[in-house]
Amino acid sequence: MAVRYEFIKECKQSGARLGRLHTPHGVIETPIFMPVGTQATVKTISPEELKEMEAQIILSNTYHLFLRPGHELVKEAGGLHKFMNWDRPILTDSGGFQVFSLSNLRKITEEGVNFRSHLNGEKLFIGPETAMEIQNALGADIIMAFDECPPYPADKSYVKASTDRTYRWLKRCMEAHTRSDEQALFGIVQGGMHEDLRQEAAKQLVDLDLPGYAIGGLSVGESKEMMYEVLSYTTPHLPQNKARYLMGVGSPDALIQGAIQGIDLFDCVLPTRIARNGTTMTSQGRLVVRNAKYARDFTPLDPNCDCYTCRNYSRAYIRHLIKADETFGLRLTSYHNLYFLLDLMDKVRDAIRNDRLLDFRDEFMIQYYGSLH
Ligand code: PRF
Ligand code: ZN
Repeated sequence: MAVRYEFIKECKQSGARLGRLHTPHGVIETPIFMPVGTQATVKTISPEELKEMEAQIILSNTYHLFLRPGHELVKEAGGLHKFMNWDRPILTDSGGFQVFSLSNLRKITEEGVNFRSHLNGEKLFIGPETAMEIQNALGADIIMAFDECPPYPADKSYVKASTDRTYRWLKRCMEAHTRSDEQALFGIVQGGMHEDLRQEAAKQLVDLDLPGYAIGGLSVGESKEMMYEVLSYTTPHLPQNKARYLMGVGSPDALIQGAIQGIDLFDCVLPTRIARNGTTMTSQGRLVVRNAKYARDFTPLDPNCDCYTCRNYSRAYIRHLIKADETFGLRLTSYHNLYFLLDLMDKVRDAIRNDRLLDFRDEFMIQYYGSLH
């Protein structure tokens, strides 16, 4: 198998897992946050900078790279790692989620999804076999099954039909996958907010003995409490010796709570997206550096942060750059936000090592949100 999860220890206080994920491009310490590089780049940040902030793995997207520049071109370049000059692990999402959130006029059938490109309206199709062909050409260490993330809310009958179809699609993905020695195919547990559907989906996937399991269909508009409840009845059905990935979740409280509930991998556009509109995450909570009150504030974004941005630049300077539409401002806030989440996960791993992740969560919540929630 291309990827192997090594369990190191469980936090005695919280039950969170500390582990290592061995991949063809190196070892990842888990739990970990994966910066998102949708178009074969983490917006505004170079691979060298990602390494400097100790990013261990990044995520990229099948849907976007299929539309532009095309997977054949990336393959011709020698694969995604070579194309973008990133030699550490990469995970690609399958396109199942992005085709629903971004494309126009999509129509889902048993075969797959017909849609129109959000770039030029071109008629296109992605199904399980296409998703595998594209991901095999891109060459990421971890590739995802082609799934449907049902909308929320949705009728239970729809969610059931969708989850069953996602399972049939997974089996077609396994058939079509041609590079299992180099690329690990993760299955995705769907099932909406329904305990019986989640449980059935998890059991079906585990029977297929895949190299890892993702939990999809969360952070789609439901409350945080509901998301944690779904996790509480889903993760117990997943095996101890395989990695677990919670898709599209990356707010600081959800990263900590997800780790407590046994999750190893997370990704989210949140840090880079909010950075580009001038919002930053600091040890004292969110700071909107665009605000007028920072015009003459010559202190760093976060006095407790030792990232490149905070070591060298002030709130006043960053605010000026963003107000003046200077792209360097977006680079500085993006760098800091990514560093903040990578550093948070470093602290989470440390707290697991010391059997104190619940204490760490409470301390963090008070500092960041001002309450335990
Ligand atoms: N499926 C896939 N990618 C995803 C999701 C999903 O359900 C989510 C849900 N939050 C984010 N990204 N394939
Ligand atoms: Zn910083």
